[in-house]
Amino acid sequence: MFGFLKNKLKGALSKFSKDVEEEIKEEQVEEKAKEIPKEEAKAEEKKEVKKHFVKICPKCGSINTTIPPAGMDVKLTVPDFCSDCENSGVFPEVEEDKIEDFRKEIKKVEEQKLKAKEEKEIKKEPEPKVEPKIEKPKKGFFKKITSKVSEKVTTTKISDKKFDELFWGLEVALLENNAAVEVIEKIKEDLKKELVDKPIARGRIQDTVIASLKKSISELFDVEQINLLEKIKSKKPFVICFVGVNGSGKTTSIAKVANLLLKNNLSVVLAAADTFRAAAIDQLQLHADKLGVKLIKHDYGSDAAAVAFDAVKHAEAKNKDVVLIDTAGRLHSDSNLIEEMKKIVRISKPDMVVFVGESITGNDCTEQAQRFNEAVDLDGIILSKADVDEKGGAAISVSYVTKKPILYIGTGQEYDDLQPFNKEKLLASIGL
Ligand SMILES: Nc1nc2c(ncn2[C@@H]2O[C@H](COP(=O)(O)OP(=O)(O)OP(=O)(O)O)[C@@H](O)[C@H]2O)c(=O)[nH]1
Ligand SMILES: [Mg+2]
Repeated sequence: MFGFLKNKLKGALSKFSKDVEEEIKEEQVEEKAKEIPKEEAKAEEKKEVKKHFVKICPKCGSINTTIPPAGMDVKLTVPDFCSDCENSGVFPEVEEDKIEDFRKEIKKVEEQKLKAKEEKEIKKEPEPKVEPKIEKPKKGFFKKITSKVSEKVTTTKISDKKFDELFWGLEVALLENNAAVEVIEKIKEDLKKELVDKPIARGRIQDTVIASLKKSISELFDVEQINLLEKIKSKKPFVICFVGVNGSGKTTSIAKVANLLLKNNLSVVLAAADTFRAAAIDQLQLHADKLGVKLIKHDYGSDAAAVAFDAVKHAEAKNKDVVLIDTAGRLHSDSNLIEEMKKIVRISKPDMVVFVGESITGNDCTEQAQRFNEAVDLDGIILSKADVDEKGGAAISVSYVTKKPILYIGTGQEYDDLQPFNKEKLLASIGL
């Protein structure tokens, strides 16, 4: 689970920390040079192996100014302005033989940004569900990379400009793993606050970066958490309506929740309010039979809201604890089906509306949750198929973007494959 994000973060964080460390080293070398008498400094300089650097426009990738030949000081005083695309701002210094790599990186980031933007604007069908191979993530990445470099008393600072430049790699890693743009912005701001213009002890940089990132990601879940089993006891019958896009795992999640409730000695009624998709009622009937619970159903094509209403009335009459309403899968762009969903909610007056989203669909999942939230005001989220999601972008984004808690994580196709959401576990699964 989330192994790809873990690996990418590991790599990007390690590079980011090293770059910050490197940056600091450079500053300290300069400081030292000021203290050494001129002649000695020149002799020192000759001993050093100088690299060729050029300033690259981070927008168009063209070379802004060539650095003087080897052996000469590499500090530039040219203004950061690109005559090709008229971009101005922070121009990173890049080694000459790494220019092409840098340009590729620019292109990649621009494409990622464009894609994220397009995904926000274009209403598109969810991607076909391809279940990737599950790679067992290796353990203790960050333990290894945080192993202390000999700590020195010296402290130093990094500038705002330099930070933006260095954050680049981390931004790419987060984008590649489907983290929402809002989430990336938050992480960037948080890290900036921790690192920019603050004295940091040499050798403590990696620890500081990792601790800041952990705190920042942890805060993404700062919404009111719900203990479903406790909340359910507050009313009888307690009615929960499950919504989401096609095939996201609603029916399976309902069966898993029903199983959990039964284990907690709560009685359950299921409502087959997906009267739309062929075999949807039969699918739920199979679960009801297996679990030994009552299913309220009408015919295919009948009014879904009426089914939900009848299920609530049945539960009231039979003194049942919980009603779980299954609904048809729908895209937020299908206005008829969205209206139907609103009607189910209006008529059955659920105590909670739960969005079931596929973790594996990444940004789509986050975007869909947002749209459903706008339509019916969600109370919580179940993130299904986390067992086959290596990226984890939806898991770290969906709660922050909707401001609704993740209640459970679906981790397989069996009834017991439902884990209460646990922030610490999630952080551990991405190596933080
Ligand atoms: N690996 C894995 N598969 C899951 C999980 N949850 C659901 N599935 C599978 O996803 C597929 C679709 O699940 P359903 O429960 O039918 O999805 P749905 O949202 O009810 O689908 P529609 O009613 O067609 O909209 C099934 O093959 C499930 O077994 C999960 O947590 N992990
Ligand atoms: Mg279903």
